[in-house]
Amino acid sequence: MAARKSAPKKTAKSNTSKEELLEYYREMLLIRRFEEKSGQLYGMGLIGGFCHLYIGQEAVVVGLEAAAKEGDKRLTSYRDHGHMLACGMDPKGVMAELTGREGGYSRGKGGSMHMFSKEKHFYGGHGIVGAQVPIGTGLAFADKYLDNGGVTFAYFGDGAANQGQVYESFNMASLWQLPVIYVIENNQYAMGTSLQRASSTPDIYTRGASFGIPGEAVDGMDVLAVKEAGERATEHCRSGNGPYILEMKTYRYRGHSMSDPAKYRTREEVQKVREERDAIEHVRELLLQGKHVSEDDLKAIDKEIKAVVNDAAEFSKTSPEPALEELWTDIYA
Ligand SMILES: Cc1ncc(C[n+]2csc(CCOP(=O)(O)OP(=O)(O)O)c2C)c(N)n1
Ligand SMILES: [Mg+2]
Repeated sequence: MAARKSAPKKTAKSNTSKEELLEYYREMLLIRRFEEKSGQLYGMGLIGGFCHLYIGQEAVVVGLEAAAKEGDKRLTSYRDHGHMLACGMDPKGVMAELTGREGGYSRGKGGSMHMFSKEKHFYGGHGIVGAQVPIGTGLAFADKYLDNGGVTFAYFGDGAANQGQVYESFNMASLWQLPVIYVIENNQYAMGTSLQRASSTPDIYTRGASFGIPGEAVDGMDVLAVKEAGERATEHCRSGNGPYILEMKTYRYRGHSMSDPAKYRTREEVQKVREERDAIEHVRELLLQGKHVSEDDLKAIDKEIKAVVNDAAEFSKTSPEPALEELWTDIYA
């Protein structure tokens, strides 16, 4: 099967209900406010180590979670807070992990890049570029073996897409027809290196063609387009047709991590995307244009989300640091 040739799609919005739009609005806003708060806590010295924010890319996880079913699995790179929130993990537990506290998902011993939730089928948080791709392929192998109808969403970046282990995974997934969706979050940069400078082919969605894996490019700033593409992909996987590739055309507004001099792109470039393509602004406009809500309704939602994030921040400051004995637990030897 050849890769499907397609330009990013814009969706027909008329059939989307008010409830659905509001749900996406809330979820994307939660991620954005959570990440802004994380940036603040980092600046205050309350979060140490590495911290990679997801601001700008919110529509990708929110749209795909809308296409997922209970029991589906997901895993991603170090840019992982948005994925955790979108699959329903508790903002308090995520933020307390960022600050290294006992109330965190890894009891304060993992930090930003190392959190998991068996309950929500979230398998990390991976700091090694591309490492999650074979692991996700293995999760899909388990689903196929158990014949449980589950699908795995394996997220990775445009930079990771040039890694060897990605193609070993593609080969096995296609050979064994594994139910895995490879979600390439193409935010156009790998640290300070643009896709244009690092990639022999800009259309990453075609990368599965030689393995017989279909792929499509999606406007990753349009949550409705993402959800529709996610439905095509999950349908493909659940029908026993093997893997699928979704290249999400997206953009990160912040630096690669909290320590990024940002010399590789102009402020104007970032500003232009914010003004013309912002995913949250897009849904906000749909809600207002459709007269589903008033400005005041949206303000009330903003307030509600802010309160959730402030509670999480408060918890992440007041939860105690892990006890000394914890040094000797969870050790693999
Ligand atoms: C194997 C490996 N090589 C290099 C690094 C350093 N590194 C961390 S993130 C990154 C860029 C990855 O970019 P991309 O896959 O586009 O993801 P994004 O950060 O844009 O989400 C690099 C080179 C690493 N963590 N692991
Ligand atoms: Mg990238």
